[in-house]
Amino acid sequence: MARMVIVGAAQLGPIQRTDDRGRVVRRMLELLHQAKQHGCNLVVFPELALTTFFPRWWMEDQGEIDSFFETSMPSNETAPLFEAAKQANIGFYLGFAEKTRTGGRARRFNASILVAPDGAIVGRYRKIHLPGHGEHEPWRAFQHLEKRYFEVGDLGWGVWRTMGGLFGMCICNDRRWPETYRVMGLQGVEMVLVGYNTPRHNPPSPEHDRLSEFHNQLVMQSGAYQNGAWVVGVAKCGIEEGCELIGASSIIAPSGQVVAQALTQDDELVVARCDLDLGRSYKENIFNFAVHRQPEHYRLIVERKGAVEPR
Ligand code: ING
Repeated sequence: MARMVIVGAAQLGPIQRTDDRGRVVRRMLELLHQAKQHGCNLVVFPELALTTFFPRWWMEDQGEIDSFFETSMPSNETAPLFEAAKQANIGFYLGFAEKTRTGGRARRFNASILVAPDGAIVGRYRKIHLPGHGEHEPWRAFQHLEKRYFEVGDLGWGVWRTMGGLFGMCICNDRRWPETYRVMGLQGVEMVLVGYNTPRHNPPSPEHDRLSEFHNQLVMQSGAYQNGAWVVGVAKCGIEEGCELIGASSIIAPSGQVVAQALTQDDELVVARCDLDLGRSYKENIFNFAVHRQPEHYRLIVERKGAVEPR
């Protein structure tokens, strides 16, 4: 008996600085409506889905910076999304900038939540691989200041039992690191959800720009195949404040095959029927971790941060 999940990858086109959250939520509600029409059980929204990708700017005024963060989730602006999803019995992944207080101090994370069809928040994630830089680098056409505005996530990569399967989450740059998928793979993950905001241009290595979509697919297809899991990667894309973000939102099977992919760089729902049991033949044979892995030889992966070459 196949364990089918009908997934809607809800790609968002650009969000400009002046686009308020209400306007963005209305766009998301439209995608959710389309997902309902397609019988989706799960909708995946992008990273930082409620605002423009603000780490592209150097900001010093904390009030201005904090205007891009959510201090509660659901919030007044996002409550309609939670309500509509619950009414439609659809679960969803939402990426947002989280500002919270612990131990008497403010903490800021690039976060995502996994909401079950009944409206309960069943999973939380805070981005661990923060790309870019922490100081102002005016030589760049635009900044990528995630290391300035966010703390490294403190929740690890969890896997949660919901919607009849095992679901995990990560965010954007995480998808480029094999460790991300493997930590979830070692928890039996059957579907990895990942939102992203990926500028086409990366100032330190412009020669990579033309390979952006290739690299985007390469890492998600690898992560899927090497862990026998579905990967649903969803972009916020298009020209945001003059900066092009790539689209190519993709639904990728445990075989590594791209089952469905966005065609535009705008709001676009990409739908696929995903049989969670398709990963079984990979987990039980070629990637049977318990039979084939040799962790005693992997020590360097955990103990060493940067590469150290032999003399
Ligand atoms: N964005 C990018 C990503 O990893 C980046 C960082 C930009 C990588 C440009 C390569 C080129 O997809 C985020 N938000 O992590």
